[in-house]
Amino acid sequence: MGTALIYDEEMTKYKLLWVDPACKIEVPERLTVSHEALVKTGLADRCVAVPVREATEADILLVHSEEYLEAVKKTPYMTLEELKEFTLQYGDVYFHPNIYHCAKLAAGATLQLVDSVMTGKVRNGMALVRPPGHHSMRSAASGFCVFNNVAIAARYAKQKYGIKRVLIVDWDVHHGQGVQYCFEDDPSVLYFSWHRYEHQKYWPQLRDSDYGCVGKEKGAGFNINVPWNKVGMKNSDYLSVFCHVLLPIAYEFSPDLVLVCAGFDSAIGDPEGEMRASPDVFAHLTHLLMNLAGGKLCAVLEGGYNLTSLHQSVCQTVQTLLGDPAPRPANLDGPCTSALESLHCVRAAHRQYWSCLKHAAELPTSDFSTKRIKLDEGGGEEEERQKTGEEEKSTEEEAWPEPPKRFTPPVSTALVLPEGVACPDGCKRFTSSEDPVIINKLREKFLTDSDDDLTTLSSLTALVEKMEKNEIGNGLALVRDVSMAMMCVVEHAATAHHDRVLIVCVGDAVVQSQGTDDGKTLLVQFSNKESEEQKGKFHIPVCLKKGCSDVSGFTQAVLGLLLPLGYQYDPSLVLLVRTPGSGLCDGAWQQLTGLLQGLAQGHTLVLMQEGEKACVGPTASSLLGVAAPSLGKLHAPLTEDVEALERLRLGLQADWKLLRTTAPETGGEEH
Ligand code: X5A
Ligand code: ZN
Repeated sequence: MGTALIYDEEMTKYKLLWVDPACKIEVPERLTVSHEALVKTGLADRCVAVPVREATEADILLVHSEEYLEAVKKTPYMTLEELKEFTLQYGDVYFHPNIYHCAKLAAGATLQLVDSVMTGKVRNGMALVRPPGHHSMRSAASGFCVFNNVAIAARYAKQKYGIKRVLIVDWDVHHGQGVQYCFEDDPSVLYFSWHRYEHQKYWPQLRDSDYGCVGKEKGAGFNINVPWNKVGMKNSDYLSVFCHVLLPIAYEFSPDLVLVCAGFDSAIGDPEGEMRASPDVFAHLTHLLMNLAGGKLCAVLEGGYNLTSLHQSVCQTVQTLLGDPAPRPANLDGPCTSALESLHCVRAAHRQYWSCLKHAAELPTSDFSTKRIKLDEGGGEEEERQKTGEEEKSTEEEAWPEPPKRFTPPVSTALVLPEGVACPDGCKRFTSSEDPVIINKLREKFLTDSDDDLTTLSSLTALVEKMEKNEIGNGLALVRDVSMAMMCVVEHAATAHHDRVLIVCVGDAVVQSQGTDDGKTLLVQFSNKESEEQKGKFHIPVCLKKGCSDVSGFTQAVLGLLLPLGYQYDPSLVLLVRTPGSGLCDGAWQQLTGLLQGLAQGHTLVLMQEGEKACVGPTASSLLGVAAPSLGKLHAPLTEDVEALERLRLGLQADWKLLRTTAPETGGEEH
């Protein structure tokens, strides 16, 4: 199951023919540079090349009016003067004699991608297209967009494949108002967009882009707007919105297909967005969406105007779609105050529609408008000074380091299994040459005489070393005693240059907690044990009423607690431990295994007790990068669980800023 790449040079064959400062950034090189980077890095070769086609009139009419289509159809025959005149009725867009042809190809390329994914020809893919689509409306071009590629694709997929729910994630820095208007009253299409807003001062300057626009009638709750009221948003801001808004809602919604309006003007260096997220954040955004809809994900290019930042971001996205481990997320220092304000407002606006937000700690919903006014008017000198500062900064070319090279380890998944247990396809059975010195050390340390135990432990230590050297991606071991194996791995990891180990325990494994507050390990343990006191910054028991058997509560804990903790901790190794009787179903376990691989460059070591043989297959498949099966629409989590999680998050927020969902009451610092 591969990754489709859809591109055709023809879409570079139109450009701005007159002077228009608003449109001069939308150049053919956006596409050539992106495609060349994919070729040069060898990524294009690893993809399945799928040809473009022209969208038919019927395809276009799924979203646009006949009058509009007829009008655009005439543009190839217009003189320069007529084109200019035609352009004037719309905002920030230009026409060219060849743009109608390209717009049909852009929409058609998107539909080819949807077909490839829906028929199972590939698992996922990306379409590199021009013109972009998300601003165009039923009867209007806008913001460089002519036909709404992704909106057409959503309607097409529903019609042709009979799917029930489509999620559209719009990570472009502009609001895709065209997509919003198209699906406003439609609960079968969930539209999420974050966008530069600056209290409605930024293009397209619509009230409709604010967090209060949640959808209409039956579609209420199915439109999610996250307005950025300041420029300079960073990786932390983006990831916290994913963890605390998009992912919980997306998992509850349970889409059959994910479409991404993949604009990269939200990355650092972009002259439009003026944000500061690094290109490798798109590896994580992509990865976090890849376990939804059984992995059926179609990314479609929208904006992106800094050619360097654009091609780097495109490569990060495609490489992640191909299944390569994501780079370690660097310096996630927590969201800024302005981002937290937005996050808070969005969660409050949506809590009545989504049970994952319903029981959240009381959110004051009364005075958002006052807040807005206060921010608009009351910033005073300080706000002014900051603004000028930002403007000065933005005229300078901001430099950023090239994303670190990502590489695929020669062995993706290694398994340490007792003799009678078969090794699943695609994995490598791992045994270490038994060094008697090491065996003796282990014998003394763990006071065991069982040869089987000692062989297993020595294999585990060798495996940990090979992961550190990037010779092996991830691994799984079936062991007699998970607690012993866990201790052995943790001790050895420290000597094998692993700086930090995230230990995730599912079930009631006996966990030794001594020496866990030096920061070298972070332990998160899910169980149904009587609520214990939190044991410090680095030992976090998560107590769920029914243990891990309630999928909704468990998912909520993973998305809203474990992921932000993991991202901020930034381990070099993830140790995932599962004990028998945890009550966790295979599907949720696979989701957990899949999601955790965004951390530690994918270096996850799974430990399971011998009796859990039946789970080896599903676990190995997740470790190999196969998307976890969809969990289906999630019901409301138990009130007790939500409250417990909320309390836990509140208690941990001071130490772990990525857990915050609301701005500090007074005097928060900005960055
Ligand atoms: C697709 C896209 C941006 C339009 C900006 C107009 N459009 N000022 O990024
Ligand atoms: Zn954009």
